Amino acid sequence: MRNPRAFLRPLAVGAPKPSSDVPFRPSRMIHFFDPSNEKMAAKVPDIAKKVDIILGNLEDAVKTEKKEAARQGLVDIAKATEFGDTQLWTRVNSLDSPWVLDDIITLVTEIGDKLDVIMVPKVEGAQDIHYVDRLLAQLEARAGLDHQILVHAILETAEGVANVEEIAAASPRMQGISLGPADLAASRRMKTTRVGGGHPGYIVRQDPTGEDLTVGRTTYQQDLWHYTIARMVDACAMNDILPFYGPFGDIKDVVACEDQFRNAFLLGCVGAWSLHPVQIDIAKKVFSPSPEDVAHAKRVVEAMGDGSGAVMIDGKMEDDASCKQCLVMLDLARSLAERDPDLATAYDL
Ligand code: 1VU
Ligand code: MG
Repeated sequence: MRNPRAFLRPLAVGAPKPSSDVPFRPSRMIHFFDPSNEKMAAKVPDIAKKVDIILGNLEDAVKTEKKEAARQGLVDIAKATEFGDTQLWTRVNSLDSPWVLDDIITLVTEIGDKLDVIMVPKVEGAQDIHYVDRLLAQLEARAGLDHQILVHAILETAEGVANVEEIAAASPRMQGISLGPADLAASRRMKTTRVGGGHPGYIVRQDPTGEDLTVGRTTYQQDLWHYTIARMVDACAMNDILPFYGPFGDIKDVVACEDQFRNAFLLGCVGAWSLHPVQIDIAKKVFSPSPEDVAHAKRVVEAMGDGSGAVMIDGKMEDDASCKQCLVMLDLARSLAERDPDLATAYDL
């Protein structure tokens, strides 16, 4: 464990100084593409204009024989594309894989000036973040970068969940954490075969109403991910970094995707992954507060003056605590409105 005074010192001579804050940038969707897939890659310049974050994926979902092509494809796309305000991220291969060292060395050296965040899969504890932290500092120094590349961890092993608080606090380079429900389900030996979302077998059933145990008992599907998302959100919030829901694999089920994203939004996540173009607008809708909620938040904040005391609005008590929630909503709305003129009009801020 580093002493608190050393925490903000560069980990290599000549590396950029770590920042004490993660600046909040709109992050409603992390859009994944496979840089070795020519059709997808061709769409990147247009998609980059519509999304908050575009991510060149090098890990799972990229075929083994395409790993080098994906890495080089990302270098080529990043050099050729002007991303404007859109963040460019990559997901490198896992730290125990034969590709990750070349992934990190190549990407930082070739396109480090354009990369905002490196997503690290299957993070198990602070030791994984410390390894990446030092390696990035060495490479940033060698490449002469003037900004730090931040690190995002995927929470997708039982060990990672058990250590999520230390992962979130491991380095000033930590930008956020995503829930990776598919690998996590395998690691926990859950008996599911899906990529995120619910399961019809995970239910509670009403008590029996008579002798026949099979009659008149409504069942309610439960949320498999509530515990993990809530724990991840707390770990992120206590360290001022950003929590995200990860993938929703049933691309056709746009309704359940919206539900899963909204659960994550309500619990505190700032965004989710989009795996297919159809999921981009779902994330944009869900992770942008509704104009009605923003209007209500404005009314409460205005009525509360300095934020202390209690007032009645539409028959409901509002006080310091509800005012703080409204300020969270307004902060988010303002930062999204700066990026999105349609939202600026809808929010009237
Ligand atoms: O119309 P065209 O043929 O020119 O293009 C297709 C397709 O290439 C394109 N497209 C995409 N473009 C950019 N980004 C994407 N993510 C993307 N996905 C598809 O859109 C056109 C229509 O596509 P489609 O509906 O015919 O869909 P496909 O069958 O081609 O592809 C579906 C999958 C799901 C395979 C594809 O979207 C994909 O590979 N997405 C990314 C998956 C990924 O990154 N997985 C890793 C993260 S999830 C994880 O790690 C945990 C499991
Ligand atoms: Mg995974």
